[in-house]
Amino acid sequence: MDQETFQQLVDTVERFVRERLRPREDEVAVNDTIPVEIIQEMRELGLFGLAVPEEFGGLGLTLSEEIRVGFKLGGTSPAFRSVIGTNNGIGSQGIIIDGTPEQRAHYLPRMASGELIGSFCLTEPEAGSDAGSLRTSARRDGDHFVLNGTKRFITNAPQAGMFTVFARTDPESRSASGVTAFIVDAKTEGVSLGKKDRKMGQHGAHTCDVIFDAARVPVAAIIGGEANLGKGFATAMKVLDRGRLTIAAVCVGVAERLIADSLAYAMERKQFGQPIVEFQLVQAMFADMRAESFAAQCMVEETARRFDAGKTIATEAACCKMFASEMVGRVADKAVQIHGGAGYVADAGIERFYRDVRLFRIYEGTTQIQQLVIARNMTREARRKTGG
Ligand code: COS
Repeated sequence: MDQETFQQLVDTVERFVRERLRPREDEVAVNDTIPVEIIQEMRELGLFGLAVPEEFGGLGLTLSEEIRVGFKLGGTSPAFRSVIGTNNGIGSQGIIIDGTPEQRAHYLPRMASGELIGSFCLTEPEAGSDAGSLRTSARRDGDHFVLNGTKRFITNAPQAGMFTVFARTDPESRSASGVTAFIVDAKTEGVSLGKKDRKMGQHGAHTCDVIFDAARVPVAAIIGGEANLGKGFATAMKVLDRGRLTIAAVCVGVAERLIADSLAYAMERKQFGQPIVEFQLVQAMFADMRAESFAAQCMVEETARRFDAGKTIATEAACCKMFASEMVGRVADKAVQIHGGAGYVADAGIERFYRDVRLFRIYEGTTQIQQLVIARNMTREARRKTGG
């Protein structure tokens, strides 16, 4: 996409967020539903296919471009971004990265248009951070596999038309090896949904259990075909590397929104005869917020640049996810503090963001998992260099 067209897209998204999404934040949180006309407008803007290659009907953005859109989408309730989040990220990337040409041609155009919602089924009741210990089984039966197991906290599952499901095809293995990624149509017999989870925040974005009870899928449903039997865990990790960066971008966007709202409030709100922004203790909070958000933005931009240059970003994406999600938590906390009582009651929406951003430190890998990934990769790199 040429720079002028891309800038138009960024401006359009910024305007859409300001004029269409922000006015409806409270309504979405109260009703726990994104209005259908908003979803339709997202379709028309091409937002479901930001990361889908152009040949399959998407906008084909580079990661550097996609994160810039993510900064803008972070300017409103994260629930809005969640609607398009899985189709651009964990719901489609398995197919984009490792799918066969037939799988790409079959699924991606409908995902790019928003007609088909994709969802990512990795987490289970007993397997969260230790994703490699998952128990959902896929037993071979002729030219089919039979899936049994339960997946938990699956984002967009209530709306999904297809699932990327990680299941154990090697019953002897207990770890990441022997896990295979399947594409499973939501209408497959034996696939059912649990009731919607009641969550702390991000109302309007939905998660639930997905249950597989002798669900039969053809061998052709393995992502990447039979050659990828037992290689699904690596697909999950590649998808998550990218996903973690896009979440970090949204964290920056939300932080910027909270900084702007807090600044506007602090310039208006008078105490001791002057706007509270004139007080140095309040200024210190603003300086910390600005510096931290700026640092996260720079990290995200640099990591996206490295990805677009063909480099692996597992360590950097984990650094970005860890820093940006923790950063926006601190920013949200300061935003409540600056707003005082107005930050604690629901009217200003600040307490809603405070609850919404809590999820960023948990999903697509907790902060502790990011730390583990970073430290592990550092150790491996050092061993590789020293031959140890
Ligand atoms: N890119 C490509 N391949 C990767 C990879 C990456 N970033 N990270 C790991 N792999 C591959 C490894 O190379 C290894 O393959 P081989 O056995 O062929 O060498 C395989 O995946 C297993 O890797 P590893 O041994 O590191 O797996 P572990 O079971 O020790 O788990 C962690 C690694 C903890 C990092 C992983 O389980 C994880 O990310 N957990 C969090 C899961 C998560 O984010 N859940 C959120 C739910 S999704 S919303």
